[in-house]
Amino acid sequence: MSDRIALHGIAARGFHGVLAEEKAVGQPFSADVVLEVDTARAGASDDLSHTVNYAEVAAVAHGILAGPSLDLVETVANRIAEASLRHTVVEAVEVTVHKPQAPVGVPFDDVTVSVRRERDVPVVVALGANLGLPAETLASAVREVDALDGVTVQRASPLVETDPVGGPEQPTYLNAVLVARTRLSPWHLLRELHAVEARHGRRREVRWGARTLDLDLVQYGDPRAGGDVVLDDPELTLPHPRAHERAFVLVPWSEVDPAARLRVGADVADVPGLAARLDSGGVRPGPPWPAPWWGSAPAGERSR
Ligand code: PH2
Ligand code: MG
Ligand code: MG
Repeated sequence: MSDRIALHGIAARGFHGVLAEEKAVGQPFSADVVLEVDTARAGASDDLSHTVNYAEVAAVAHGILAGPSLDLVETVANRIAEASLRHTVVEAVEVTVHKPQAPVGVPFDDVTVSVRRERDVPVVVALGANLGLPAETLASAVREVDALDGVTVQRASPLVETDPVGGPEQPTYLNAVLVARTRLSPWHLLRELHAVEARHGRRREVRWGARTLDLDLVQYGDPRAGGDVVLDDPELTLPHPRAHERAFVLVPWSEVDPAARLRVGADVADVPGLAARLDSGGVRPGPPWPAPWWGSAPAGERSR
């Protein structure tokens, strides 16, 4: 269960309703908005920009209640929910719209419509390992990512064996890329990925040094559909700043999603094209995924 920020009884005179009388004269409406937000980051930093400003959400909800006439309370509730989800930290929202003086024809207290909407965003995660038993580690990492509350793995690429790029002398890597869908905010997802790394004994010591498990959030959202999140903050850069120049990411990503696109500066490039431009000499087919594998159903056939 995530943290919640709740606004109750946001009130306005509105003109929503099917009847001409309702559209002309108006009546009282109110809304309750319960936001599911991961507040850990803001709670630690005390920084408003790390959470959602509830005054902004209230103002937008008020604007919809008081704004252009809609026929249905359902539409009012849905618009408030969709607007609330535009804040990237909001993972889900429940909106209840009250219309206590609706022309119901019998004595009554209130009529409400409640809707719940969840964020549901495609994400790309790159996996790498070059210590311990890399194939087994990567296989269990895929299962653990899929098991996270709010994350569903849709497909994983084949394993590739790759020469180390950068860092000190170190063993050959196994790499792979997975595509998933998530309800989690980018920072929340990153924290969960770090927790999976930590469970596999990952220590953050040498930059670009050998590791039992590395999980990199490459892209959050999709430039093909509704857009990806672009972030440049100290904790998280999106898209991953080096993904576009790393064959060990682009080659397996192309295999798992041949139509993938990646934002590179001001452009959006196609991922197989980026891969083709690089020297892929250091990327070779890897071993098969070790059993027990997490599942082989193709994209779209697995749902949360
Ligand atoms: N990861 C690094 C540094 N270098 N080289 C390969 N081949 N594969 C990796 O996953 C990798 C790397 C830092 O994350
Ligand atoms: Mg990495
Ligand atoms: Mg990493």
